[in-house]
Amino acid sequence: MKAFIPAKRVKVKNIKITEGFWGDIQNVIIKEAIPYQEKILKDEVAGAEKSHAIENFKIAAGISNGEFYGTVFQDSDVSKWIEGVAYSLSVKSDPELEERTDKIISYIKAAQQEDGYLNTYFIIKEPEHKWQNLQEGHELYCAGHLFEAAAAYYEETGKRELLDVAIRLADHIDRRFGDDKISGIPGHPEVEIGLMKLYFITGNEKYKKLASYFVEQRGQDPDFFMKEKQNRGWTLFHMDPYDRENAQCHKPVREQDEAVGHCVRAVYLYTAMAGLAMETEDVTLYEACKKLWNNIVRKKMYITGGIGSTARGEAFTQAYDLPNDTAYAETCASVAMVMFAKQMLDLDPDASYADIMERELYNGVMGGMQLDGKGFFYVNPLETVRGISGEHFGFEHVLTRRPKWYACACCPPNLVRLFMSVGKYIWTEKKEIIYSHLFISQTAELEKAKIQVDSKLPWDGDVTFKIASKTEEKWTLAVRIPEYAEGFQVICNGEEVNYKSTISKGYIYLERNWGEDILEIHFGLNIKKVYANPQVRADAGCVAFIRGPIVYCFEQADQRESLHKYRIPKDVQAETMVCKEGILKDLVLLKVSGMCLEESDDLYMTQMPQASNVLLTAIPYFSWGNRAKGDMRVWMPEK
Ligand code: FUB
Ligand code: ZN
Repeated sequence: MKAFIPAKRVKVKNIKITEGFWGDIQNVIIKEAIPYQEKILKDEVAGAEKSHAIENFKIAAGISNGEFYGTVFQDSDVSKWIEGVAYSLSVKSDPELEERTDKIISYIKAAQQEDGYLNTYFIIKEPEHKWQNLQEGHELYCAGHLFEAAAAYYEETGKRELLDVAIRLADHIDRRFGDDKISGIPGHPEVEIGLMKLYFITGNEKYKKLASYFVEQRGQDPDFFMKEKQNRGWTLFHMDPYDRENAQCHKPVREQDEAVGHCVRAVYLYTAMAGLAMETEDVTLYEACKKLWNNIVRKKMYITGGIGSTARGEAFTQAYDLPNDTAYAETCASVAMVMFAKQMLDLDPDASYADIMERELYNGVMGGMQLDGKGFFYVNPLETVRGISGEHFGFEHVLTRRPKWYACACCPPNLVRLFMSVGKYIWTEKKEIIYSHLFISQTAELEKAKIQVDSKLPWDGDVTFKIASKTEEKWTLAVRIPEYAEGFQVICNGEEVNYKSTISKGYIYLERNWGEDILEIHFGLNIKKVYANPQVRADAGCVAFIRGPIVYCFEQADQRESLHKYRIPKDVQAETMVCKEGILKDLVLLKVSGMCLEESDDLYMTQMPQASNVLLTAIPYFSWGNRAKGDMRVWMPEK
């Protein structure tokens, strides 16, 4: 018997999202973010941080003259953008965009060296240093993103030029690294995820084997990066090779049970581990993933899904250390959590993974993009303070406006590729069961059925599934009951279904001879107060508000006084209000009863300041930072 029932791979092109909340998001990305990022990558946006990423490929190919510019992983920005384009083309055909992308791919191909090597930094700047600095060099990281882009571009457009580049590069890496070859692990995991995608597309087992090698090798020699540094005697940006935890190489991966170090590196690694656990039916690898997942979501994750409590090393810190105003919560780390959650769901359909996946999508990741698609946060704080955030020592990383671009621009194209492929995260299809994880309006061509979903999420809990079965056999539709749902009601072809006895791990299991059927789901989305575990000192005495998957925050633009002067009464009254105008139009806001503490001339007093009643407005966290500058807070002191 198999340890895990295999999940069928969901192709983005088989899930058509054209309307509803996510249709609107994808429209913004297709119409604004993708063309905008293309201009950025071509250095055509005035006043934005220079990218030069496409020019680097042209220089490496000998098509242009000039110097390399950017981070050592500048190439990965282009790959992530191409991956986003690939998915966008399957949503909306755009021959001109496709032609321009093909042109960019031709530069990438031209930059590839005879032996398959491809990395513009080392080709242009330090050819004598190839493969000598795996800790900092990001050659494997860039390769991983190229593999992901190539797999997506091939799958969505049928074109294999980039795939052939990827295969040559993967073969080059495979000739070099592995058991009985040169030992090595990437400083930044990612190649493992990319190799698995190449494996799925080509069916070539050697890519899976190589992915497995990189995962298993990590931590076998905790001093690997230290020895590597001693051997080469030069550095790119002074990473500490003694900080084994930052690179998750302190122990073999199966022995790791606490999420440590650089968050994006960590969660890319865990995603690869979970993917391999499924493919190789490796229960111990899965058990390690489960421990790491639980450690993150129970001890190290912000309410928004953000992870990373310190800018130093862009890393996790200790359990319950979740400062709001110096949070790191990198957008890429939330992207990684979505990927990790889906791998865990495929292994073990448990709604608690989907709850977090959804929370990340609507909050941790979505907050990373300006509503117009032309500005991006790297760091996603839960509190900003006028005059301090982005300015004072220790707060420099906490920006209050989304910049046009970054010198280190990993997040913006990562968000784009994730949101354009969100269809992949909605379903898991296993043997005779179709799992519905996310309620997103779309039409899905799955193996057993075509299912059209109309959903009012995230604002209302009304979802309709129009099912057209492709088989006469019985199969099961397993629908997630979200953790926040109030009064979950299921109606099939007009008749209420008593599903109670079918619930398992947060899913209702509806087994029948599906034909042409209509299934309606209704649930309430109440406004909920949330309190943090008392160990979280940053949230002591505070309350936050959620409604459905949306985390709310308070922003200066709606309030007269600095936000830290407000208190939320214990018997708070809160109601919803649809925003009628301005940039937040159509979003569901909250009107919340509050109190404002009165000013005093004294610095300290022996009596509590007087308080007057006020009506506060809370907005979806993802929409903060789109209006006038000022304070922002997710957690408010309760009185
Ligand atoms: O190192 C590549 C990317 O840049 C990481 O994932 C981000 O955290 C940033 O450091
Ligand atoms: Zn990033």
